[in-house]
Amino acid sequence: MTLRLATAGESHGPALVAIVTGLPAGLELERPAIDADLRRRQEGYGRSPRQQIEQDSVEVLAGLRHGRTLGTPLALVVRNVDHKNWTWGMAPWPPEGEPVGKGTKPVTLPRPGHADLPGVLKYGHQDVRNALERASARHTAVHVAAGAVAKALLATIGIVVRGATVDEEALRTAIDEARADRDTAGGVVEVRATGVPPGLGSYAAKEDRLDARLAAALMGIQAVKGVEIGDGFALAGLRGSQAHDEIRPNRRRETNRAGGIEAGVSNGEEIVARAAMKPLPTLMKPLRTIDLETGEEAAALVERSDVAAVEALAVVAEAAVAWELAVAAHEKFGGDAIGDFVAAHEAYLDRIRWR
Ligand code: EPS
Repeated sequence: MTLRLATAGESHGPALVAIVTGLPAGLELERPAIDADLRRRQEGYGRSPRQQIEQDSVEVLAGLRHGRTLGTPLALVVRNVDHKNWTWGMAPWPPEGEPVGKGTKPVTLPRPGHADLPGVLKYGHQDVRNALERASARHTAVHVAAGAVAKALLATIGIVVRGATVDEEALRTAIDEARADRDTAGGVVEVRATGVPPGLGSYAAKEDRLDARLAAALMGIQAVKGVEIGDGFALAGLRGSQAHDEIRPNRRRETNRAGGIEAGVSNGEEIVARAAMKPLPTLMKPLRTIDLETGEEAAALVERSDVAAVEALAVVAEAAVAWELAVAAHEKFGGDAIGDFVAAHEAYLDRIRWR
């Protein structure tokens, strides 16, 4: 069974939801571990006051009994505490009574760089809020919860995934400066995965390539505009004699310019992937746009937002890479019960040991 993830939820709606299918039965999950990742995602430098409102914590509605997966669909929920301020504005059914709270007036001033304009054009919305609510990076919370489940699966075969910002000090200075100018900042994060066996992914078809899958997963995160694996763009400027990782006795490599992936297949070295985040598009000194009602020039929507979410991206990117590695590992080792998955991994390591 393929490991699959589906999510739903709007930023100021009642909750975010994830359904994970295909997990082996008997996998032990720990609520504190999932909640710790949710907290890490919220703590990043430069986040909006929204993070003081939310206290993200996972609820499990199905698929788990006494801390172990049942092999049935796992349903995860992360509530939006801020929804209490939007009960009229984000009511699923036509609301009764006078408009009250937030989200009661249609948004008609699309922000350049957000989902606002392409979203209303594509779906035929009148109110930009109908596009921005789902496009919001708020829903990365439930991806982080699913990523924590993926990390638990990976841990059973010794794979550890960790994301971090690149150059933390310079990033924090850039965020402070952007905040002082009432502007926003972007940055770069790096995810490293250790313990990945050779042989995840395949060169047999482009969609099977592990690097293609990681790139899609990272590019699928809000505000990510660039991805590289290993030395990525820098490799383009090198000679072949400098760009590859020589194979030494006992399969040892002295360099890892490939970032642990050759021809779309993991090679046993550490997986290294980077993602570049653009500066966030909700600006306190707004850019020029048009009013969708009148077609006239206007200033874009100004509303509460983060100055930067790069530290949050490190956690979200970690979850995204963990999820893709879990899918690839489960594809290779299979198993309806967690013991089958672990045993298949062991048997495979035995097979390749002689080389
Ligand atoms: C976001 C805008 C802000 C962020 C939000 C993502 O939301 P709000 O307008 O409610 O302050 O805080 O991120 C989160 C709420 C979160 O938990 O990550 C956006 O437009 O993408």
